[in-house]
Amino acid sequence: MKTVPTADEILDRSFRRAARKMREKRNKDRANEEFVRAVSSAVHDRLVQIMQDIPIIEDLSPFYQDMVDILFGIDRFKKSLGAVGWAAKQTRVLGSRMAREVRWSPDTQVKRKQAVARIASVVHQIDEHLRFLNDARNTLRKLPDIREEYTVVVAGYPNVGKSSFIRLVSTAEPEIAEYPFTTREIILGHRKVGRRSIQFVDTPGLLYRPRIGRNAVEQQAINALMHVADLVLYILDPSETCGYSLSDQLSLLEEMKDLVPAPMIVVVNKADELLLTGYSNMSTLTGEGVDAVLQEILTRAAASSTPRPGHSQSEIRL
Ligand SMILES: Nc1nc2c(ncn2[C@@H]2O[C@H](COP(=O)(O)OP(=O)(O)OP(=O)(O)O)[C@@H](O)[C@H]2O)c(=O)[nH]1
Ligand SMILES: [Mg+2]
Repeated sequence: MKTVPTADEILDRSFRRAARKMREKRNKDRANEEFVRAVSSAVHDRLVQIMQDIPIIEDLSPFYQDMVDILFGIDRFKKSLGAVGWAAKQTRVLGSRMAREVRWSPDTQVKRKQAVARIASVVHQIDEHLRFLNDARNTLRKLPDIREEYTVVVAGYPNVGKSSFIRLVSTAEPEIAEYPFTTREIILGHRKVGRRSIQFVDTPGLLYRPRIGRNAVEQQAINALMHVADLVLYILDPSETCGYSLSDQLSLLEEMKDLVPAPMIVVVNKADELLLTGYSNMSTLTGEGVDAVLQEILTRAAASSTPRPGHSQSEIRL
């Protein structure tokens, strides 16, 4: 997806193109009419090109479709695309009608100026949409590039040690801090296992609350859980030093078990503070127990060989 120009950038470029075309023409009799045609076709072609450069949302993988929806709203995105389409059509229709008017006008110079102003006004009307699409483009190209590898999504309440775990076992270097909601977006890490690579996804912390109440940060975690996980590692902090009760963490766990299609491993972190029987216990602070959890993940990964198709970001030509 290429940079989306502003209205003024489109107009400047189209005027320059039209002017260049005029200079090449020997016959100046119909210069004003030709200029209007040239401007309108340059604007039209540029707008069509913008539409063609923008990925078709339905062609994206579910993860990226949801990402567009979470970050901008699919309706908003489509509305702006629709506006560009409208302007392209308007410019062509107006252009040919006004070019004819210029031809038959007693004062072709004045008529030409009016025609160009009309075209400029159409393009200016969609300036806000062009700017929105460019912002969206800039955000989309920064999204993590989910690879077609066995993918482990690490989830749980805020502040339980998800990022600490990801840092220990993968190439990712997410920020770790003693306050909740440190991680605010999806972060990817990888780990070489023989000739294979396993993908680890760090997610923002989730709270147990109705789905519609979840903000864009939490929705990104849900999106990763729903669409890219081959395995979910759900981390509990029974020490409650994270600031949330174990019972709330367990309620969220039950909700995620119902919601998420991928299999799940539940582990306890901060074992240096408190152990919980019936679970694998680890401490991402001391490193104790971390290797056993990693081995469990690697065993699961080894048992599954088929990569999920269609997650590569290359397909959206960003
Ligand atoms: N005592 C103890 N503290 C830990 C352990 N693991 C992480 N912490 C601390 O817990 C806090 C949160 O760790 P993070 O790794 O940032 O937790 P997170 O789950 O990624 O947090 P969010 O991104 O905010 O959801 C930090 O202050 C860590 O130092 C552990 O095993 N024991
Ligand atoms: Mg984190």
